[in-house]
Amino acid sequence: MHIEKEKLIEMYRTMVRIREFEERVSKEFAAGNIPGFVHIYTGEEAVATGVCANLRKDDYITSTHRGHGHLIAKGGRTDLMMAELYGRRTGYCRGKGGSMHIADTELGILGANGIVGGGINIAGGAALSAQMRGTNQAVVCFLGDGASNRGTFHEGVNMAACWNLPVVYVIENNLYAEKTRITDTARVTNLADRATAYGIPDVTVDGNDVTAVYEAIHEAISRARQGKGPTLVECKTYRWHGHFEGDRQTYKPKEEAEAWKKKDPVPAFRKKLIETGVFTQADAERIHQMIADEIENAVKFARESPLPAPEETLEDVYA
Ligand SMILES: Cc1ncc(C[n+]2csc(CCOP(=O)(O)OP(=O)(O)O)c2C)c(N)n1
Ligand SMILES: [Mg+2]
Repeated sequence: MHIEKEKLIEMYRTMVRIREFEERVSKEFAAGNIPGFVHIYTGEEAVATGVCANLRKDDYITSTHRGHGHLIAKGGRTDLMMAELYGRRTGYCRGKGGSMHIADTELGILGANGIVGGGINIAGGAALSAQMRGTNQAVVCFLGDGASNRGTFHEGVNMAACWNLPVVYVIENNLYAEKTRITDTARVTNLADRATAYGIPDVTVDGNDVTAVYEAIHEAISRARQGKGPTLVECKTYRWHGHFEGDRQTYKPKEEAEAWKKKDPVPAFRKKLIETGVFTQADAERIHQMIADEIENAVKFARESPLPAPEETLEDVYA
């Protein structure tokens, strides 16, 4: 499949933006600057990027507790995200939501979600609304391997299949749900095989290969827009950090983590773009510098922003 040069470069920029944002959040969290909980997406950048590069601004996504990559890939602003993580009034939720509640309805981001599998039926609802309004919008529902074991998955995917809803389910199979390996909680090798039970197509793809993800989703999104119903896509990838920051990861075999680090999606894509003449090493370095500056400014913006005032506590709590 041919992908325009500009699109490829935009995808690279997005992957670098996610990586830099996440590694900086990890550092800021370790330094005690970020309250609450954060779940880092490093290692999985090719999934969010390859998926969202297919979406229009008015398409919807539902995200997870590990949502920063999805939000950035759908166009979320890193300064507003960083301010939210810092608990500042200038953040996406005016500093009262934190990592797991960031949303931007203008960009079709229907929210990160602290409930595992919580996005599945929100995605179905958004897809039903798009279908009833005849807008040709598509919905992507990101979920983890662990979430695919929840009852909401069965109910939500089955209903979307029966109603031909324009939704694409993207399982990010990073091998673990907290500290539990997926092989201990599922007997199928490919989680996407579960699609058979709902009578919808399935695709299993290398989640560290951004163009492979892009192509798989391209097909699934066009099916959704044509009224042909949902697709279940499984992206096989790996979570580099702990489940949450501070998790010592004693349950992961060292060789496993090392093998996956060799499959780092960011340098692999850079190498491919240089070898195929899409950009040069110098272009790649310029992108890294631009993103490094952006993230530095995001941290500065967050630090210089005020905390919400106590009297704002009950504002925006109910819609
Ligand atoms: C309904 C529900 N059950 C349990 C939890 C606790 N919990 C938070 S994340 C998580 C694991 C999720 O694993 P997975 O879906 O594979 O996503 P990943 O963290 O690997 O991205 C669990 C069990 C929760 N937040 N919500
Ligand atoms: Mg997982």
